[in-house]
Amino acid sequence: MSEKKTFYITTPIYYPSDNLHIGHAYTTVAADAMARFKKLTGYDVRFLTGSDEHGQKIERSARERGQTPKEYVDKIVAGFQHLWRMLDISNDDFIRTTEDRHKRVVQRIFQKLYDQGDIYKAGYEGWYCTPCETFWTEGRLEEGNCPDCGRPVEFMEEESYFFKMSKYADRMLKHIEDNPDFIQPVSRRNEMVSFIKSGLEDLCVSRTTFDWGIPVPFDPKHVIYVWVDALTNYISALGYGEENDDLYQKYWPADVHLVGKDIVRFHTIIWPIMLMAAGLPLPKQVVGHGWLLLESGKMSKSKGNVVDPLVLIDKYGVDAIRYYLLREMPYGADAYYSEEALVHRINQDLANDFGNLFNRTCAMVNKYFKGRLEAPSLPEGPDEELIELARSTPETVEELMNRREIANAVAAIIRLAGRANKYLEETAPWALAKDPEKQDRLNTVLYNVAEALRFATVMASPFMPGLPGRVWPLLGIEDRPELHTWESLQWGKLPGGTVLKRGEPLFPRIDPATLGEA
Ligand code: ME8
Repeated sequence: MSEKKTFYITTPIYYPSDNLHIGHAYTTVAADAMARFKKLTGYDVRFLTGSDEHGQKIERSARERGQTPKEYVDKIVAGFQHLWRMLDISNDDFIRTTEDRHKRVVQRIFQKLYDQGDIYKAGYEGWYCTPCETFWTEGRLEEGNCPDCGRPVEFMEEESYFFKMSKYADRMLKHIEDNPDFIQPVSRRNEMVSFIKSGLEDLCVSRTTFDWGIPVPFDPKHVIYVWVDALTNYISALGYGEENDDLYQKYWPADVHLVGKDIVRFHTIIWPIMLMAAGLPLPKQVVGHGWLLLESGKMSKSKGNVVDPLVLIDKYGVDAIRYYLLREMPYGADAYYSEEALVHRINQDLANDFGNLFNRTCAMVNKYFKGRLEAPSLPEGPDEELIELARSTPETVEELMNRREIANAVAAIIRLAGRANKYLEETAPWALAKDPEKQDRLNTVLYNVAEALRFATVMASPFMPGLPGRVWPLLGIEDRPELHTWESLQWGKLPGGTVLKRGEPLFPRIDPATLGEA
């Protein structure tokens, strides 16, 4: 018996310095859609998310609120986990960097790199951006500020351990050039290639001026640099180096690290060089997606323009929010969030194209045939075009998903619903209904639309996981799991004799006038 192919996908582990906003939700929903899609198409999937709990930023946030770092992060991390449940996130594990299982692996790797001479002690004199937890040399600053976030940096002078990144720069560059899929999209790859070519310095990997971190095993007055700590989560969660390392053996290397473009550098330079030095396989791919922006700029607490995903879920439903996020973020570019755009998307794609088609079809089958659909007769007229599109869409969607073009994959599914709407206009079942000679044709037309809807629902399930549970009972196939699978997407599987039910609108239209009413 052949084993299923594995697929390991991760999100960044977010900082519990504050509650998460819709930008973080995008990354996790996108990773969830990819994980669910791979599962649907037959892979043995592992999906990891978690929280990055150490470092100076967290320590300061806790102190400002008069709490210990642990008290502080425990509360916020519980909020992360609640949010992921509300967003129907199907993660298999949630790693916290304060867990012992994580600390052990970080210390083990640090020790190994030290023992083999890749970590050495020296004095550090340079700049540090605390919000980004990043060291910068004078030359990389932009007008004296952090080149990533533009905020002021702090001067640091302390005894530190350094990791010999420079030693691996050529090998890293070669790996990126030899593996065109390693960094996606291409624009991100080009940025990283020029970053390495401009010279990689050794990386400062320990701090002594605060202690909220994992101690350096052989010199515990130092704590390990938070990024070295955090990046290791991708293998600590698999039990790397532990007595039972089955998960590591099975799932590493990761297929996809999905991250925002702000942290591509950490994932495509520091992390792979750590792995290279430790003699471990590199992740197969790092995908750096764009920003979800607001008209008023980037979301930030200080600007008071943070969009809370929980409020939106409550107002519009989780499937609609997931759909909007996934449909709106173009591959490799940024997207603007607005509630108007969200309502427009829900109304246009979900209420009109999908929901209305679905509800109309169920209503007509009930009106004309008491709900019962028979097997179709031979195709005629516009049938072929609809059937052809339904037949080819699964392959299109799979190709787009393999290229990580989620928004395009989602659009391809809605295109099928749109085509089915047009087909209804072309075939005009309400006119056929008036002609007793045309009852067979009427049945065939409605069957074709119902079958196209079954296709669309199966394909949409990774993106809107709540959808099948609402569609299958109305299509009368909730007890037929074999018709819910990817393999079942062969035209004509919907059996004759299926009984459709009328139901509440799948996606009620939202009156744009209600916008802003929380
Ligand atoms: O960087 N649009 O955590 P973080 C899209 N702990 N994505 C956004 C976004 C926006 N406006 N804002 C945030 C860290 N993100 C580290 C990660 S991983 C080993 C350690 C998403 O809480 C995006 O994925 O600052 C970005 O990379 C991530 O949140 C940063 O989360």
